[in-house]
Amino acid sequence: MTFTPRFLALTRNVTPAIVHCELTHLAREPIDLARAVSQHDTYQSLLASLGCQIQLIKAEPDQADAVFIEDTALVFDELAVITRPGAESRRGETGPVAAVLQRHRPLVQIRVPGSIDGGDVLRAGREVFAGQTTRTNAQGISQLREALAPAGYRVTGVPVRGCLHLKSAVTEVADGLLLINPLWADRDSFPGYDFVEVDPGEPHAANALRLGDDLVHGAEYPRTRARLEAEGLEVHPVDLSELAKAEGAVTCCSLIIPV
Ligand code: CIR
Repeated sequence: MTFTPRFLALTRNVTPAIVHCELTHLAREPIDLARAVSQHDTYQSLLASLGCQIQLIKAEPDQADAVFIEDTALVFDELAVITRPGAESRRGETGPVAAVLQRHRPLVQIRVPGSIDGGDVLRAGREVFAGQTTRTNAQGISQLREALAPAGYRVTGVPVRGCLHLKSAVTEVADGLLLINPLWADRDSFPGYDFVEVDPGEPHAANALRLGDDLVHGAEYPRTRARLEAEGLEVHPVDLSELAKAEGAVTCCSLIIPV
């Protein structure tokens, strides 16, 4: 039987340097490298089982945060945007990703003084929400608006507080339905959408990776999972608890290209 993928998922390996990762909101805790690698392997296997062809782009050993590949690019049907990550230490991560993406999409590059992390960009149909954070600045958002206007996307800046990225606070779990932590982003920023709120005891649970009708979601958040399942959604839990110590979650470990 031949396997016809629904998506190409670009990933990067966990490097030993992850113990020196960027941290903004969390205190540094020891990361068990072997466990982080094994959790990342399980994540990739789950994506493969949900119809992704995995393409691993080898990271340099000294790149601490390369596994969080989502931050390096934004993939749309018509083009891909290579970001300029907000953290100086992460700027070298984009080149190898651009080299692969150029085979799939025309590329646009975010330029100095703009900065954007992919984790700040939430796409819902033709609406694109860009988090205003320490990583994504006004120049980055206006360059993104300019790049996407010809393809008919509307880009709106969204205030975010208390977390690293917009997609730490809100992700799309079905057409017109957003999973949100209302303490970190305001429902009013998303007029016309319906919402599932995270369980108040699980503030980090708003990050879900949507692959068609399937949702990949952190196994650490059973009460929020129950809320998603109550909406009739198909949730596939995966434990990324070691990468969570580096402020990573399910969306940030892949770049999804519909094929
Ligand atoms: C960073 O601070 O850049 C990394 N330690 C974590 C990045 C997580 N990325 C994401 O959620 N998109």
